[in-house]
Amino acid sequence: MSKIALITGATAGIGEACAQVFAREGYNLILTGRRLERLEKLAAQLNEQYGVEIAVSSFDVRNREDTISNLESLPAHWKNVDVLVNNAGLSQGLDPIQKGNIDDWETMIDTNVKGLLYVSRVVSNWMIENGSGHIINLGSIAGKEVYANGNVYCATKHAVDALNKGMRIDLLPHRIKVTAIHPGAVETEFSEVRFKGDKERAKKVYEGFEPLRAEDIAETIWFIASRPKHVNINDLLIMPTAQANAGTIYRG
Ligand code: NDP
Ligand code: 8X3
Repeated sequence: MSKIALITGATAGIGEACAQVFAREGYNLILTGRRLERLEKLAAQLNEQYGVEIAVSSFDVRNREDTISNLESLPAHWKNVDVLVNNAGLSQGLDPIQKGNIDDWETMIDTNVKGLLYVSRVVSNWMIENGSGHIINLGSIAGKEVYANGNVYCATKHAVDALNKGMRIDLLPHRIKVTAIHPGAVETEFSEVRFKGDKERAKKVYEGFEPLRAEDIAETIWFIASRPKHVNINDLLIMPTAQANAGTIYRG
């Protein structure tokens, strides 16, 4: 029987690339995100190209009731989830704390921390019932270090780092693997979202060096997910070769 991966935030960037890689490897997929049209288009392409089954479920992870009810209303056979990629997330703004937009703060905390928790609460129980599973959390270099004006985004990713460690302890008796992957700069829609559609400003983030691509992260997540049963990668930090740490990128 084919394995199942549930990927949140599959409408773009790293989540979409994960969908491509897991479909290539024969997984049936549950794909989530707010933009239903994108999910449906991706599902049709993956089904045609790889012959895998895809369920799409469109909801905003900030909405607790919608998140839980959309997941719980999936047909029973879709609840045999082998891999959960907790990927949905975003940054909004890049301002010093005293000038931060409070709505942006709420959006980041509600999405990156609370949304990830709502999904994990539901899916970890399915995994417990199934007696196995693997939760892969998208952290960030911003969850290991703090950079200028990154304040609240960095705090949410530090929270993911802590939750990743906590989940691993709690789920250990149930034989559920828990991993965090922490990328440096990956060129996706991330900066466009952070700068609220300002494409020029977003492009500048990746100028003068070769950033990671979404596919680099997806292939690494596949490596993590495909280790033997007795091996778990707890934590993985992955950077563009031109990036030493959160604040140091060599643009030459
Ligand atoms: P993208 O903006 O390209 O993709 C983000 C995905 O998250 C989209 O599919 C989006 O779907 C989904 N998403 C955002 N908000 C919500 C929401 N409220 N409800 C449901 N889904 C949501 O960014 P990336 O692919 O780069 O980001 C993916 C993850 O990787 C994030 O957690 C990010 O923090 C992390 N990361 C990114 C790095 C980078 O440099 N790009 C580096 C380190 C970590 P939709 O809008 O359709 O809802
Ligand atoms: C995204 C990468 O460096 O902008 O998490 O925080 S960074």
